Amino acid sequence: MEDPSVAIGPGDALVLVDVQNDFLPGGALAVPDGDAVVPRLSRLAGRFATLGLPVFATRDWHPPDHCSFREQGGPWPPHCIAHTEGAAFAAQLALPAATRIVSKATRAAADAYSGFEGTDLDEHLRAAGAARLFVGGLATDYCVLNTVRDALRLGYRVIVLTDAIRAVDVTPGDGERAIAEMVRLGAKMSDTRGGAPAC
Ligand code: VGL
Ligand code: ZN
Repeated sequence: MEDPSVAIGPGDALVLVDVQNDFLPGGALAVPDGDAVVPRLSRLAGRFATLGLPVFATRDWHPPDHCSFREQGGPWPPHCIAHTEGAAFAAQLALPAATRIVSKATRAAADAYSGFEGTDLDEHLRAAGAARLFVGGLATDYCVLNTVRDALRLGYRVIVLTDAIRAVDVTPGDGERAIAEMVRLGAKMSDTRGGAPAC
């Protein structure tokens, strides 16, 4: 990281949001260019692991009759059904051995866009001594936005990895509006190489 204020060190944790097959091109709820985040987050996860810093990976982990699915009156096609290939992390995502996996939206009756909602993510981040979170993954306008919003509300400092997020953009501009909202709420924007041009 070239910008010294985003140099990673003690108190930092990496939170990878929903880097799952169904959100990649070809998946059930494909996020345009979603696969671009994979090598960037893999590289950064390796740096966190090398430094002995914690890595968390959230996943959307729905039952087959989840309320967010169109058949149940929800907005989305069926996606990320627990234990299916679509719910698996991207094959090319290199997760350090100690990565803590956080499953969310696991019950049929409730959706959860935030990795903190109905999970033990906050508890485990605190136990790991995390004060500042680096957040990347999918999708900018849903689970990244809501995870960042909760993180800020819970008192974490947050750095959003601008080259390692991608938006669904159901309405054009949703991703840009989500970024503006995260900035407004106090998140800092950086890229996985700390201000250097994205690879
Ligand atoms: C997500 C839509 C539905 C996300 C999850 O991970 O951003 N988006 N479920
Ligand atoms: Zn979902």
